[in-house]
Amino acid sequence: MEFTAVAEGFRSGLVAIVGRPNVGKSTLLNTLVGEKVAITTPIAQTTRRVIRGIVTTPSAQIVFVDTPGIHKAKSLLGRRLNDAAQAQSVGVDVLVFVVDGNTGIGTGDEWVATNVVASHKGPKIAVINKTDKFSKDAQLPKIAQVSELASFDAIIPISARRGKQVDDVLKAIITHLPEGPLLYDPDDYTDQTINELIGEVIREKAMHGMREEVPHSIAVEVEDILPGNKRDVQVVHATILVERDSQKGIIIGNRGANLSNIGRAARPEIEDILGSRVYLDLRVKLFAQWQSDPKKLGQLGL
Ligand SMILES: Nc1nc2c(ncn2[C@@H]2O[C@H](COP(=O)(O)OP(=O)(O)OP(=O)(O)O)[C@@H](O)[C@H]2O)c(=O)[nH]1
Ligand SMILES: [Mg+2]
Repeated sequence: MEFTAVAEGFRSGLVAIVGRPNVGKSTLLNTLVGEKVAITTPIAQTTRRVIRGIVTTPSAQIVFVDTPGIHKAKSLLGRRLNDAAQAQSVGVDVLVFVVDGNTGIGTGDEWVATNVVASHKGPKIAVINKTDKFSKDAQLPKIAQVSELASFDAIIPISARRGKQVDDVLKAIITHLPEGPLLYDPDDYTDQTINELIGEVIREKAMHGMREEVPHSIAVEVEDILPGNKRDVQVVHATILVERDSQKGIIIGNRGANLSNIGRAARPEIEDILGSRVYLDLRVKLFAQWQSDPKKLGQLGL
């Protein structure tokens, strides 16, 4: 791969985004990158893989590493997610710690701050997210609270969803990056494969509206993407995997209504990713107890 020469003083580096589940790490990543790199849902523990999102400006290239939310793990999958998140926060150039200003700062945030953030030697930026949900007056006490958790170089209240103050986060990061070359092609915005991106879109739609353990029991495998019979149509074969037989019916829904809703919601986004029309062949299969089976987790790349 050949990169264009960069200007003198160009900066680059790795920036991990950490925090407890559901605070808006992946939403922040998407807003920073300006593309849907990571799926987001109102359900905790949505992110399961360490995902990179790349931002290239004339003066810097920032490689963001979105991580699974760190939580009290109840399954083998949960423990692996925590391990992955913690491993990814080591050795990065800048650490971004996200808290949810709407729910407030609690023991989960304190745990991440003490055990992951405080041990990071380099620059640390705290982000208090979801400012669209609380008043400006409420910001100052929250900033004071966060400043007690670790020694941050900056504490920035933002709304990741509305894109408010997200530029300030980017600016603060760039000032703390070391000088360095391009790490990725400037046109790249993620390290995920097309199949991974499509699988995640389907998982997001399948998780939608699911309750209790069901969303966490969903995994998606994209088997293949083939040219269709008609011009400009590609056929995507994908399978939604569930942990229990009873969950198959929940995903499929009454006369297949839920499964077709999932397909209907996913298709336009898959068409965007592939840049063509798409026929989505979506199936549901039992993959018994995959969350606690090391071999099955391995097969899913988790
Ligand atoms: N109101 C509001 N909601 C937000 C904001 N940012 C994220 N959210 C919502 O918060 C929920 C969780 O967002 P995610 O980005 O999936 O959170 P996450 O930290 O990546 O969660 P995990 O992957 O589970 O660790 C979603 O419903 C988002 O739409 C924000 O700025 N304002
Ligand atoms: Mg996430």
